[in-house]
Amino acid sequence: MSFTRRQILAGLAGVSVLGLGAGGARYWLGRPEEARTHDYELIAAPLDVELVPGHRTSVWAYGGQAPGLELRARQGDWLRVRFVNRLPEPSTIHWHGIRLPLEMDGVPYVSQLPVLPGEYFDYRFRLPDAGSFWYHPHTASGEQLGRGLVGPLIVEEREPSGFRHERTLSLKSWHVDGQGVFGEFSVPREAARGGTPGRLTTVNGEAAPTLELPAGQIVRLRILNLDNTLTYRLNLPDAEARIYALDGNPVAPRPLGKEYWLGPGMRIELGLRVPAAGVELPLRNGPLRLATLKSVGGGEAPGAWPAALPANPVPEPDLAAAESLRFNFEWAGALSVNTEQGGAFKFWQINGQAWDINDRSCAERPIATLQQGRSYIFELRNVSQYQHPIHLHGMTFKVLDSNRRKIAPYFTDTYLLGRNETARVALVADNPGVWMFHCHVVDHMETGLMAAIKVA
Ligand SMILES: [Cu+2]
Repeated sequence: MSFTRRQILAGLAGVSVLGLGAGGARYWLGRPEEARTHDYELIAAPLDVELVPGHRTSVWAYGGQAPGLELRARQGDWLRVRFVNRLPEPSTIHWHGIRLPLEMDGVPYVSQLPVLPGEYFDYRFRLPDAGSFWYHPHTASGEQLGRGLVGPLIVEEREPSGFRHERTLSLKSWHVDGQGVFGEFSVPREAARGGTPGRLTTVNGEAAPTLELPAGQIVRLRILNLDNTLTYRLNLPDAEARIYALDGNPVAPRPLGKEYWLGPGMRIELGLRVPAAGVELPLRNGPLRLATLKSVGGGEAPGAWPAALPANPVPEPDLAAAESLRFNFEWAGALSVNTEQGGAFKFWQINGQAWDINDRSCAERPIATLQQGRSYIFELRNVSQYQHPIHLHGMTFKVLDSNRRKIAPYFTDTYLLGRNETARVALVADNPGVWMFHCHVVDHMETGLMAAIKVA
């Protein structure tokens, strides 16, 4: 595959002409008359933060923050991001859940060349869908995401949604010790199981924060799991909360219920009725408190429950005419013979093929080739004892059914496939290109659980 070298060498000279300050992001080109655009200059760079009180942690930040700066745009508009790499190593940005052209997808050697230190790359694409999305590198993912290169991308509806208040909650755990020093992002014995968990859990970069919410109002909570490996068992005991969207696509509003399992890369949008002033609600992961939601103020007229959010323009698969393909996600259990020479561990495979994270040619051997415009049903079979959040780039799919749980069909970009579960999802193969199809437990992806699907 050949590339035009889009990024401009010696890009930093160009940046200084734009008069950029020390880190941060800002509008950088103004707005052309003909199109509504949202323009950011987004710098990735090392940053010292205080994750553990009294200690300094050297994270990698987008826009001077970890998790990264929240990017916002409106459905149907263009998003233009000049990504400036001031990290000590190459990187890219993948826009998780956004249906965009392949050359904007941020996969190294498939979409683009890696952006080298000191270079920049201009991402530019239209946003067809409203919802809660996120961005992260697709290079050295364990370390780069682990060090903090994850950030929310919020696409607002074209028309007001009916929510007057909203909050974004980015969930991430950190692989740090009690002094805030990073340890290993992936260790083989954990990668071969559920993934290597971070030890310090945070919301918006803070451990167990208290978030103030307006009393009596219905607040839209956008909860994003930006973690490398953890599935959060989200619950809000004693709260009145309804699910409005899953992974960037609206659902018919329904009660949150006892618990929702939010795997790595997944998002959930809740409507929460904030109680009277002074009341505190715990947001929990199983029995553990993630954050305290504190009701403050009052005086504003009580809010009413907004109607369902408008559906995104995702094509409806033709199930009667669809071709079925089966994908087995399984344990490979083969330690590479050459790991001491720098070869990758391979613990996982899809249909008997393990992805080699160090082999740039893997994407030239797609696991399936789909005919552009046709509908497909994927049967996703997890024949392992660990769960896998299965993510597809480039296209949104519809979850149809599962042998383990009752499903109200919905559109998503990531499905949390439970242990020994078989689920069926369907899509229209409408986006030409070679698209990554992988588990979003980063250590699983880096030890084999990734494949390429070609649409031509
Ligand atoms: Cu997995």
